[in-house]
Formats: sequence, structure tokens, C-alpha cells
Amino acid sequence: MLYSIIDALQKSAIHIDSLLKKCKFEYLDSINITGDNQLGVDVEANNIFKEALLELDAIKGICSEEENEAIYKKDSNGVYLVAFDPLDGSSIVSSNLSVGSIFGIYNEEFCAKNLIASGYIIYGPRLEMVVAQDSVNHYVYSDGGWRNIGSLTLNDKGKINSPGGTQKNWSTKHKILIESLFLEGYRLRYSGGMVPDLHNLLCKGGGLFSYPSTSDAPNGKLRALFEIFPFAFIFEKAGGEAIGGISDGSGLSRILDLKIDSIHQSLPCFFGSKYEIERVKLAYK
Ligand code: P6P
Repeated sequence: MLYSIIDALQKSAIHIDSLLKKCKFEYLDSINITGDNQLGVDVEANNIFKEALLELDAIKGICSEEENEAIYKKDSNGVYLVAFDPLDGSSIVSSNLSVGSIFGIYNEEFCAKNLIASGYIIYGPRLEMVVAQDSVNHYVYSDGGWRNIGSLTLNDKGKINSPGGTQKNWSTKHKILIESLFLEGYRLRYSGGMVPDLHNLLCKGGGLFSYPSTSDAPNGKLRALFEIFPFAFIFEKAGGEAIGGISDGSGLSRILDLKIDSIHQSLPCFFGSKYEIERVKLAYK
């Protein structure tokens, strides 16, 4: 049953990749529920995933960054729910930087503990897809077909520091943490696209990606259900860790233990190799 979902996502990816090559990057008058401006291709990508998924018997419902509410099928025998960000990073697509789609497959309920598989598609020089279940499988689309090119794993310690958020709005402890990694020789790799930035960590053995609580975004910016939970699942399956939430003095929590109150809720988040996540835990204790 999961195969039919992955197959639908792979077919959608090919369609969206060809859309992106058509350079349709005009902004619409609309904004989505989290206040992001919408490109025409954002809405088209959303419709492609929505149609492809809702026609599957396995699907009970979906929710999308571009939809105000979750959509549940009437009289469905399906048990799977898919939460997706149809085109993440569309603000950088006009600069011809890589962007992506993110998805999480939930069993019966949209909550972290019911996440059974997740992944992303990256629209870059190559069209690629990563799917995590028991392991993290890496696929490339070439010569008209998807090919499994291996699995992605994280070293216990990496070399990349990928710090998100407006730096002047970082807390002092966050500034000290990020600076301390650079002083240890970590390399700055940050494009402003969550998918390519996290894919880079997964391909290059690890490090730290952070989007913390900031004075202008106390709950962070990235959305739990269709961005953070899927990547937390991927990073844990790749041998790393993912922590976040609001540090109420007791420190940060494992992301996949967190509960959310609304489908568009954002969370402060940290994804990385074990050594770097340990440094975050100490900094935020
Ligand atoms: P900032 C893109 O708009 C996005 O949602 C993620 O893809 C990315 O990680 C983040 O925002 C970048 O945000 O505030 O660093 O520009």
C-alpha cells in the first residue's frame, strides 16, 4: 500500500520538475495561511500532489502547507494520511537555486508518533528523491526511470554548520553555540532552502542545521507536520538526532516526542549528527 503512495509522489515529482523548467515564477495576489506569498508554481505543485494522492485507495486524507485545513476523503477505507509541503523554498526558485517538496506519511492520525515514513524530492541539477522507512533510500530520476543509488547515513560528527534565522534576532546562547562551531572549523553551508540544506548534510556525513526560536519568530519558522517531523524521522533513521520545541528551562525535546495543537504550527528545530546535537542540548540546558 505504501508503494502506491511513493509511486504517486514520484510521478508528481516528474511533473513539478518539468513545471520548474518552464520558468513560471510570477507571484499571485494570494498568500497561504502562514502568510507566505504564493508563486503560481506553489499552487500548481499543491494541486498536482493533492490530485495524485486523493485518488489512491490507501489514502484517508492529506494536509498541505498551501491548504488552510486538512482534507479527508468521505467513505475511505484508507489508513494513510500524507502531510506535504508541495514546493519548499519557492522564494529562491527565481535565483535558480535548488528547491524541494517534503512529505510525511502518517498512520490514521496527523501526529509525530504515527509517522511511518517520510521523505523529500529535490529539484536541482538532477531530480532526486529520498524516502525513509527503516533506512534512508536515495533515488535519482534518469533516462525515464527512478534508480536507487544507495542509502544515506550520518557520521557521529560532521563538518557543516547550517544556521537559519535572522542572526540579529538570535538569542545570546544560540549565537555562542553557532560561533563555537565555526571556531572549531565547521564550514558554513546555508542556501535558505530547507530541502537542499538538509540534503547536503545527509550527503556530506552530517553537522548541524538549526532554525531556532528568535526574537522575531519565538516558535521558529518551519512547520512541524509537513517539514520538521518528516526531516526528524529521516535524520533519526540516518543515525542522527532531531530536537526542538520551546526550551522551558528543562532543555529541548526529541522532536518526534512533541505534540502539536494545529496543523500549521511551527517549532524551533535542530537536525544533525549526534555530536552536534549534544552541543545544542548543552547550550540550551
Ligand atoms: P530564512 C524557505 O522559505 C523556508 O521555509 C525553508 O525552506 C528554509 O529553511 C527557511 O525558510 C529559510 O528561512 O529565515 O533563513 O530565510
